Amino acid sequence: MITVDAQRLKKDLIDLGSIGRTPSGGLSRTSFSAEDLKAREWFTDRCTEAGLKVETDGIGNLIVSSPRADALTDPSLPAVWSGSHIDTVPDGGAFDGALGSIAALECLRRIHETGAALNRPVRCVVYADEEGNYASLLGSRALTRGFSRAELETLTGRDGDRFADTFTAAGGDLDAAAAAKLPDGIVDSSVELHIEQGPVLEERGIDIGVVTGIVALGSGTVTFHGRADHAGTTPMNARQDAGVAAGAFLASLPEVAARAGERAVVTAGMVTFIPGGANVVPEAARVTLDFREPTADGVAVLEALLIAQAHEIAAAHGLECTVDFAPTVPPAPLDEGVQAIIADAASARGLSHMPIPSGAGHDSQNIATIAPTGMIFVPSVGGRSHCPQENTRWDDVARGAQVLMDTILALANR
Ligand code: HGY
Ligand code: MN
Ligand code: MN
Ligand code: MN
Repeated sequence: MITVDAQRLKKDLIDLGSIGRTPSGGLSRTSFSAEDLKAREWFTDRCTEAGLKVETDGIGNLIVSSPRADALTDPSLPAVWSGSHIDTVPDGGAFDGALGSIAALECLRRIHETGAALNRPVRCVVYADEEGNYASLLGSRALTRGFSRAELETLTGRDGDRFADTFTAAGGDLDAAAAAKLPDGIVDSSVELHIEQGPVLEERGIDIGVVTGIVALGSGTVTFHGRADHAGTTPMNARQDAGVAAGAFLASLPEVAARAGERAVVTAGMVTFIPGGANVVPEAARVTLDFREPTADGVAVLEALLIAQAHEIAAAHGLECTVDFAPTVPPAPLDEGVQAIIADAASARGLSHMPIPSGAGHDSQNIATIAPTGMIFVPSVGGRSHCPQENTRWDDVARGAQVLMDTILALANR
């Protein structure tokens, strides 16, 4: 058995949580932004000061290894991967992604420090752009599904910047990014520690969530096309107001989700009016959509309903609309064997645990397409996440990290 250093873990989470602070107390570390690059540099420093080796792959994922531990095993064997992400949503919290990244680092540090000889290598991984500023789960998707160079050149961020520009300015190479897809036989198994980002574990007083599966993720934009006019001289019945059509579409989203089923969710997180002047009738209105359902069929039904609704509302307002959706990230049932190892690890530590589905998307749902994968949840205070109020109690952080440590060792010594 190896024990994690809970105090060091807490200090690292606090220190990482100081990078990218916003005036409201949240965190903004959009992928490949100056704040994200600072956080990557900080993370890399923690690894190198511990004697670990950090490699950056073509899409910007950080892959961390212990030369000492690799010398005590067969480094050519498929490795046990554990990690998460350190990019955040705008004004997000200090635990989403950071917990799983730092806890995986702590586990690898402890393997390194103790000189443990394992049956296979272990890797700590920080995935790029998990929050999908450019594409949902970008880093893990590049490893498993791959992106063509042409696809990467179409990606834009929420600030309207091109991924190609921001990524290359940060030192990235598009050809390397387009070649990041992993060959077979690299990953033996994978486990990610993450906050639940919901209320269930806290409400039921359960220490550990053994994740059973992750929802399907749909995303994209709907743009309503109208006509710019003077706000003062254009009669209301002579307008082609894209903003009014977008408003009617937004108001209809709860009903569209209900038609797709009780587990369907739809979020319009951003609306952009073009040209965006208070005294200009909007010529265009672009609505971002994030839509999810636990099954591939369910999210396909939801997508079709959203597209039909957008066209119906556009027609009712005498406008056109264009729909631009990304390929859906498939749902991921997580590996039963890894789930059992997590449950056994929790029980062995005297911790309560329960099976739980994930309504949040995670890199694990991509990694699950190439290797047996599991996820460990710890409670979120008040069920809140993607906001400055996001919080998890330190004893839950420590317990989750210890269950992660025990799970990694069990996977590495199978
Ligand atoms: O949006 C999500 O579910 C994840 O936090 N990226
Ligand atoms: Mn996350
Ligand atoms: Mn998130
Ligand atoms: Mn995730």
